[in-house]
Amino acid sequence: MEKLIITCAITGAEVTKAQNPAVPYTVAELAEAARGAAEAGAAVIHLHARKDDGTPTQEVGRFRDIIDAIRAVCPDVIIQVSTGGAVGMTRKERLQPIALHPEMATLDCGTLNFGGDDIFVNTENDIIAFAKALSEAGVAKELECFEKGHVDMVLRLAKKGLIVPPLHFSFVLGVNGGMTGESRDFRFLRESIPADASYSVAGIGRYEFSLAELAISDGGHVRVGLEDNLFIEKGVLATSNAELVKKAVAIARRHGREIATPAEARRILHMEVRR
Ligand code: KMH
Ligand code: ZN
Repeated sequence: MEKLIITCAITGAEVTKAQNPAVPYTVAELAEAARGAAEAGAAVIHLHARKDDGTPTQEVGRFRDIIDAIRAVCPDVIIQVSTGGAVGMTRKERLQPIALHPEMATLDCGTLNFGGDDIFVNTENDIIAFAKALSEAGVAKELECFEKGHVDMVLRLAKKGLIVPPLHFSFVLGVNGGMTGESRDFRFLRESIPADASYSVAGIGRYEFSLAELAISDGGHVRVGLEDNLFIEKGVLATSNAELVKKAVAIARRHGREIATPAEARRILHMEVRR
């Protein structure tokens, strides 16, 4: 099996310090979270930006400051910028950080309910526009799929030449509005992607480590982090992103999977041809 690529989603747009004081907001906190996660074994940092008060922002200057601060403490790590941002942001707003030509970014592949009255909107035209913008900026894509219809959308757009292989999927499972993270759901998605595609799994909340274990034993890759899950075990808050990464590393060791460095992750993901 390939070495395991661990992505750490260090802050997201929804979780707050009120829920877990370890959620990073400031530039310094985000850089320290990335450093700790990378040192623990994360090859990729999935990055959202926050203002100092925690408000999510896609503002380019804020992303620049955060990326510079991360680069200063972990120059090698792959930075994967979110183009999902937060629910309610416009297409233009969400795409702002692409102006910085990050190495990698998310491409959200469908609309879904996001709890309560929230809808995370990604129309077919949005997906096509984002795919084009990322390709033109030379940014590698991680194809975020929250349910099976999103995978099917990717495959249709790939057939039309609007998303170009090799495809790297991220199955984000357990969102209130998307597919759950039960093993049957994971297997359904995993069996739905082409044989030459790669994938990572992000389990939300209680699914984080059960799905990590399934992906690790299957040869897939994993995402952990406070964006997805605030707890190191049932009822016990995680003290840092690094702690969540260490737990994923321990599962990998039990399964005999070695951990990929950022350089190895670039090779495994064929980053040079994805851009
Ligand atoms: N915050 C969610 C609405 C992504 O990063 O691309 C969207 C999200 C997906 O987190
Ligand atoms: Zn995200």
